[in-house]
Amino acid sequence: MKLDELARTFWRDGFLAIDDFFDPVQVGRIDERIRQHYGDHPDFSHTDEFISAAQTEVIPWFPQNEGIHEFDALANDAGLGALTEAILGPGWRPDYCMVMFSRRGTAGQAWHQDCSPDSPSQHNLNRLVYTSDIDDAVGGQTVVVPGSHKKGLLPAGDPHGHFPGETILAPRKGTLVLLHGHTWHRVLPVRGRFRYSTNYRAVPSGTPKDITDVCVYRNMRYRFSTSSIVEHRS
Ligand SMILES: O=C(O)CCC(=O)C(=O)O
Ligand SMILES: [Fe+2]
Repeated sequence: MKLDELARTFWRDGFLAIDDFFDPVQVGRIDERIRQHYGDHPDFSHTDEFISAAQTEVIPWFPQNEGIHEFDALANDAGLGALTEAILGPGWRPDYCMVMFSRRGTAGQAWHQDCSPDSPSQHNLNRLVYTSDIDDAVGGQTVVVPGSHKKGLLPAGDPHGHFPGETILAPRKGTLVLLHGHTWHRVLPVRGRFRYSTNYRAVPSGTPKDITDVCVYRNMRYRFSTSSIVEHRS
């Protein structure tokens, strides 16, 4: 598919999943680095309050902030840059690279929007790279509601409930998923071993630096910089 067709599909659906986007050898190197970082028994870094209120069990890691350069090649991938430009337009910029790790037997991630949908033009773009297969055995599939980036605020309700039309994505090693920050999305519980994704977040021109500081869940809004619930929703 051509870049403009891919961009149109993205703007219609609020997401795009492309298998075999990245070279398996290249993502294999990142995969090893991620496993090395987390080891077998990583501890949670979020507060207990966040984990129980958000019903989201992830351990984030920002490798580039630690001066680790293995993640730079994918960040600078020409194909990824061209597709990002087709979607976000000129003047877009990379935000940060974040690995999100979930252990076996954990809840995954509850429904959320990465940022508040108050203004349709103010949002982040998740550029999710999967470095190993996510399938039925592993669990941790990513669930999206197609078109929900145009539906405004994620409705209050059951953090892990179901929405009509929800679509389950099972990305493989080398898959790229582009996901609009206003799209309603969640991650299913993790059954086998562990599950992680590497997110090279980007933003359109003119987006505030802290766009992803406050995340919208079905039961609250949460501010990461202060580790605090800023609104209870019901
Ligand atoms: O790991 C995933 O598949 C989704 C992660 C996510 O929700 C995000 O990075 O905003
Ligand atoms: Fe998200």
